[in-house]
Amino acid sequence: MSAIVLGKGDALLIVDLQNDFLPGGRLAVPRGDLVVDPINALIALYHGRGLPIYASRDWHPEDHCSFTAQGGPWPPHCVARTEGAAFSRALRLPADAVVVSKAVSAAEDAYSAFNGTGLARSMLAEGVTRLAVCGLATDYCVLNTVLDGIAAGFEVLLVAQAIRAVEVTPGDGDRAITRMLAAGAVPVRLSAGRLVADAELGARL
Ligand code: VGL
Ligand code: ZN
Repeated sequence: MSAIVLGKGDALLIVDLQNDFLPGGRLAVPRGDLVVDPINALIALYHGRGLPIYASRDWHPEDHCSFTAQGGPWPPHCVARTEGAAFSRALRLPADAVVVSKAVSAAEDAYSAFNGTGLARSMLAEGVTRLAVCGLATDYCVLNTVLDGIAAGFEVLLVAQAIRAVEVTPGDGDRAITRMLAAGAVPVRLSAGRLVADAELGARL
């Protein structure tokens, strides 16, 4: 079991931990609430070491193209400035976390936190080289964020216990994890307040 030593260049990226993706929300991810505790532990770990924390949010206009009324695949969700778009109150986001809003214009959807946000550039400016990614949903925004992060040249640690899938089709979550690992994401898990490599994750799927 090899511990990951965190230091300069590391950052935490929390994907879309918003009320609409949690139980009771407009586009609830089944058991999405189970990621909150591990994400708070990740926040404590990174914040405690003075490492930067980024939190993306889906931030749509009322007439967003991804909503069914516009012919899109999803019920209305994460409408900017509504309670559904707010981060979960249970999330202990530090005051200096960097919030990244995405898919903010009606005509464009963006599953990836890197899509149209300038996130790669601001991370590079901060000296970030390695990201730990967690949040919702495994098969959409986490998947696309991880693939884009790797394509942008970042090393990506995937915290499997801190992600959950929508699973429009059963198996989508495991298939997304398989794709992320195949692209080079490194599976890790939290153990006794540290990150350790989770080499068996790929083999379990
Ligand atoms: C997401 C569906 C629609 C996500 C965002 O955050 O994974 N999924 N919009
Ligand atoms: Zn959305």
